[in-house]
Amino acid sequence: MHDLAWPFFDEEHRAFANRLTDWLADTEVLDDEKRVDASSRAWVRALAKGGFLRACVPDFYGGLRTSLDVRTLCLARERLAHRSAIADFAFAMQGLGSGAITLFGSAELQRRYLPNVANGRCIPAFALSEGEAGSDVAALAMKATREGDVYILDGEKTWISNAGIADAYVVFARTGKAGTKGLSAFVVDAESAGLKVTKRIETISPHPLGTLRFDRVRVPVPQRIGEEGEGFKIAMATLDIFRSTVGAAANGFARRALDETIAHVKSRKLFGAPLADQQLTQAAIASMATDLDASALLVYRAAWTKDSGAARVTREAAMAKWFATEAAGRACDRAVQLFGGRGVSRGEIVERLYRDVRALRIYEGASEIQQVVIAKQTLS
Ligand code: COS
Repeated sequence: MHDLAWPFFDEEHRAFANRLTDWLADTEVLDDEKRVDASSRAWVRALAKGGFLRACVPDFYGGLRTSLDVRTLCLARERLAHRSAIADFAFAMQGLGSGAITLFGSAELQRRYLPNVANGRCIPAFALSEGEAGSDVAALAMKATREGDVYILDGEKTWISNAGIADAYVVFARTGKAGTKGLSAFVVDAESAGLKVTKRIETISPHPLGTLRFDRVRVPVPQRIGEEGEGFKIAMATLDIFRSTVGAAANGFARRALDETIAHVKSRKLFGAPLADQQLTQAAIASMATDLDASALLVYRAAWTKDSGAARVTREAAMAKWFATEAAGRACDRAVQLFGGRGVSRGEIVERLYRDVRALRIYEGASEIQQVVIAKQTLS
């Protein structure tokens, strides 16, 4: 893992990271790719019991620090991803799913949801993407029409992590005109009449994922997050925080790939010597190690900048996510290559890592979107 002596961290970060590392060493891996719902729930319960979900909410609601601390979220994801993709996802979704409530919700919404996010009783989800609008958020079509003291939500959301196991969905819908200014955000309880999970989606690295259908779902006005028309800003500000944490998860997978590869190349003999003695192996190891350090520096730069009070870290977070997820893809690919036939065999850790890391270049803004964001900020 990355050096906790780096100046990005304080004593609380170091204590949290060491406690999580020790806890993981003593915790059985709860993953079963065929039973992802049960595995995710089990990780939420275990992480809550260990007190680690407290990193996902502010201290006033049972959390660890006064506000969402991006470095703590990153330290957690890095360590969890090193061990298990499902653990990382379960943790990340507690934060991403409730992030908009933490950042923009009324005190009433915060009181209602955040303590239960921290103690694991509420599993939240972030419902932004639609079939025709994932990267282009301004094109969202789902409608929320105000009728007296409720909004009526109609439409479909897809690629929603935790669909089917969530207790509450943060949903982005159109309350006004076309474009970025016509969107609003709502917290919708999973039990609401008219809300159904219509499809489960299976991916190469399984986790709970699916499509939601909203048929005249009635959502009371106080369940709106922020003001009408603030939905785009709320989504983007939430993603500003969580994109750095995706980079941190990528670093956790890459670090595991490097650890596994080092052990393998030192023990595997080829042409009468350890594989590690071959210069092409050394070139691969050098690339993996340098990519990993560069990724960590970008991730913790973005996290530290946000924690230091910057209103926006759009550019820093986009750089961190783009670079770290692409680098982790290269690292897992190199690991598979150095493992040879074993690398593509089911049941091998590097085969799993190769699958686990792929979606990170797509979700929460694909690499292409991050490049657009960086270019826009750089050219402005
Ligand atoms: N925080 C606060 N406000 C923000 C913001 C942020 N991070 N990002 C943008 N805004 C505000 C801007 O300030 C602007 O407000 P004004 O019009 O008042 O100036 C408004 O939102 C529109 O911003 P911008 O013009 O930059 O938006 P674009 O339409 O250019 O954004 C991209 C386009 C592609 C960057 C955006 O749609 C995006 O990030 N898409 C990817 C979304 C995603 O991650 N999808 C995956 C689903 S989640 S798994």
